[in-house]
Amino acid sequence: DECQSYAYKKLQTLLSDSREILIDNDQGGYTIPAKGLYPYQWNWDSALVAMGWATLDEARAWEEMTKLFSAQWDDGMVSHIVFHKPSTTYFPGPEIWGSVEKPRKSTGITQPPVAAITVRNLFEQAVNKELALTKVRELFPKLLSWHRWFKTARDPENTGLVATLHPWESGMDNSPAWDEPLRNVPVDDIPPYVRADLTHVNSSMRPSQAEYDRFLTLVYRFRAVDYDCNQLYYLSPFRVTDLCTNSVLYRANLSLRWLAELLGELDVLPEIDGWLESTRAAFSSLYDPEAKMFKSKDQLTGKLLNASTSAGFLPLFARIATPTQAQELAGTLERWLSCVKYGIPSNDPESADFEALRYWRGPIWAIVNWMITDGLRAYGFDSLAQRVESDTYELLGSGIYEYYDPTDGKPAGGGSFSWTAAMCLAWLS
Ligand code: 2M8
Repeated sequence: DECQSYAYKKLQTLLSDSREILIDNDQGGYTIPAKGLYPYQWNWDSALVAMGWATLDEARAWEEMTKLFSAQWDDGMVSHIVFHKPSTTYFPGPEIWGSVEKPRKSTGITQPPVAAITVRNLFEQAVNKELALTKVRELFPKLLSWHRWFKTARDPENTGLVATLHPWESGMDNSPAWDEPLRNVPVDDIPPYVRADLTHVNSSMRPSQAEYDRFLTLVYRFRAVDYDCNQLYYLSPFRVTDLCTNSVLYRANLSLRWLAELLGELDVLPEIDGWLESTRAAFSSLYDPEAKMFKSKDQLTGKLLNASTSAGFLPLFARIATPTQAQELAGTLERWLSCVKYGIPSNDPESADFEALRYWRGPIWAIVNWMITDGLRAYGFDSLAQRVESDTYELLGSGIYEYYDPTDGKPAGGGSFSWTAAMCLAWLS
């Protein structure tokens, strides 16, 4: 009994801490990922955070999405960051994406398109179905135009898989998967700059200077053509098939199809079905049967990228892995988990470039754990899902942080972190 009431109290504390974080990071209709470190609205953060908001305030959850899409570009793109209000604590800000004279309201690149998944999820969970239906009607055409943008701007050759043109677009900025393609990105003679991230967290936890020089080079090259989506695909010296983006987009297209049926928008079904079909046909080309793992690909060299990262498990979240692939992925995941105290590390713990604390090269991210767990359950790997869920629960118990060290569970990166709090509310409760 004492044990039970202790567990109950622990959960209540976690939930109330998580609610407080969302409320505290609320800027009026949108939520910043973390104070100081990330002071604007981030795309996939917001989509995940909305699921957390839904547990305490449905109207507020919908508002998060409305606010994100308020900055949608005419060509359909939804930016990776929206600069609603000025801030001096982040670099690069609006005056780098635009200019000092004409700062941009949002960035010229995107992020993994979680939004349609969120909109379906919010509708299904909604108590207020009337509001939910109004919101779905408002958001559906915007989602559709974003997904069409992915198809035309990022898969102009109709391969079934979309291109990612900047490591920031992948959401896993310094993933070891990008080491090879980044080596082929020259560093231009860019204006000198001062990183703001290093004033918030230790440099040993962040991407390297060499990576930042290339991140900025890409931004300046894209800016030079005013982010014209018809040119970027052809001129970017970084062009990869990212497993995270493609898995999330496939799952998001399933959600979009579901929403189209809900609204009776039957005319668009053949178009969405076409996307789903061509992606299904192409996806197995990303599977490495020897490593028993999905791999991202360098589109400019045509080579599968060697790194095994947690993104390799996301085809489970997408429901696009075949049953045999899923079985083998589960085996790979078991091997990973046997090497670390807590799962799921963002990088293969047995690989030479594994770094327990450096951002997307080793640490655990609660949002990735959620996506992979959702996939594991869909394929019937319940006990593995259970293990990841209880690991995540234990980790969050030591603080709601940006990420965690898989070797000892220590929280790291930014504190009072919104999407981690949202996962606590929407998933672990
Ligand atoms: C991280 O990325 C930003 C750039 O977008 C950064 O490091 O400055 C990534 O973890 C990304 O996935 C995330 O959306 C963002 C905010 O949490 O931070």
